[in-house]
Amino acid sequence: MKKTDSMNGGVEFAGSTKTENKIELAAPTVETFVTTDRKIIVVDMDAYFASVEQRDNPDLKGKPVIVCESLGSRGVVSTASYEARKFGVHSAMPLWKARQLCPEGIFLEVRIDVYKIISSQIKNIYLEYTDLVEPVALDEAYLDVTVNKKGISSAIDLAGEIQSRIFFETKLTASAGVSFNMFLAKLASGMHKPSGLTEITKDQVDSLMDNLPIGEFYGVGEVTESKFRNMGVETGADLKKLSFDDLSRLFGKPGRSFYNLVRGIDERVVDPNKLRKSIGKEITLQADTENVEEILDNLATLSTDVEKLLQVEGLYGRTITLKLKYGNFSSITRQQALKEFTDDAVIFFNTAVGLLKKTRAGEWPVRLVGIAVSGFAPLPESEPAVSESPSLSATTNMEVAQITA
Ligand code: DCP
Ligand code: MG
Repeated sequence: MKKTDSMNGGVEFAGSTKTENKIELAAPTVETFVTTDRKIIVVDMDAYFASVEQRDNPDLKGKPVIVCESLGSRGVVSTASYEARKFGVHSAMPLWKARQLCPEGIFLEVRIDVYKIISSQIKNIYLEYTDLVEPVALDEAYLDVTVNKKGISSAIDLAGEIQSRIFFETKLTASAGVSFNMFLAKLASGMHKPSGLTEITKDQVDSLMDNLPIGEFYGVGEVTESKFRNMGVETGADLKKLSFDDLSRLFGKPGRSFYNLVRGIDERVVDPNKLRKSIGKEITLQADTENVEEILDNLATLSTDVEKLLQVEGLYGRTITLKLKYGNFSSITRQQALKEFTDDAVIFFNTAVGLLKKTRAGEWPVRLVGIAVSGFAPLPESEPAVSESPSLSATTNMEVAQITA
């Protein structure tokens, strides 16, 4: 999952000097009894897209495979095999840079349809153990196995069994994290990649939290991280020194969550019906510009990128939001609801162009542009991934982001 800030309401865009994806989730709707004795598992596939490519072409095994959204001059790395990561290649890196770092890399284009089919295969494995499955990406899901269909009492055993089942059925490896809440299970899942199986127990929480870099806490994105760092808060130990009231005053609701997280408390529940709220992408320009052509150029790229992100998630949206940040750092958003649900880049682009006319672009220097799509509908019945995905078969989320001027 991508790192996101939870500081602002409505449609959010990640702030970055590079482009960054932003996926926001709607508030939980499931009421579940939260106890400190829950058994939560996070399963996260290893180098997912690249591993699928290596599986389907054995010549690629052990080689630096780099999977990209497109192989064009403005392509971006989706993921890199562990062999390619040794060269410093990682997700969201521009393709030209990946080629520079890893000239002998094998560059391939994404095959989303294949990854989607495997994801639903994997999800069916989870569902044999519990119905409380919350997918958060094509390759990652939370499972609440406190009560499970197989009556397995050890969550570690259960997670290990799931890893074996995934490997048996897909020939792909997954890492798993086990703990008593979602934040800690997620943290555990990343500790021993690839093929890791890690548990965080209650007695490990204090020292783990004390040493955790502030940017690793759930809900701390780039903006919050730099705010914390400016205050001299670098780790969980520093965070612990701040009172509930201080954190609440400084960060609002997320501040109260930070207070709890650093004490090993996370009351979020695994929600199979959680809906995506918005998906967007933004880019900070090389230099502030008053040139509308340059902005349009970027909007075209962003439209295509957002189309791909929606396709990865299998979503169609009908509310388009354009975001601009001017040279003086003030941000505005302009929004339009369409008649039809769509994942079409051309429609996103044309709508954004219309919205751009309601801004000061061309008059004032612009430093950042972004497009987000919200108001999602489920995919048509014919799509296999949908009927198997509770997150998409639930009612349409018509939540509309606030327009700020
Ligand atoms: N992905 C993408 N663009 C990104 C990040 C990820 O298209 N900026 C895609 C490609 C990944 C998949 O999502 O294979 C899963 O993302 P992860 O963050 O889980 O990364 P990987 O599974 O590739 O590697 P890891 O072993 O670190 O989980
Ligand atoms: Mg992964």
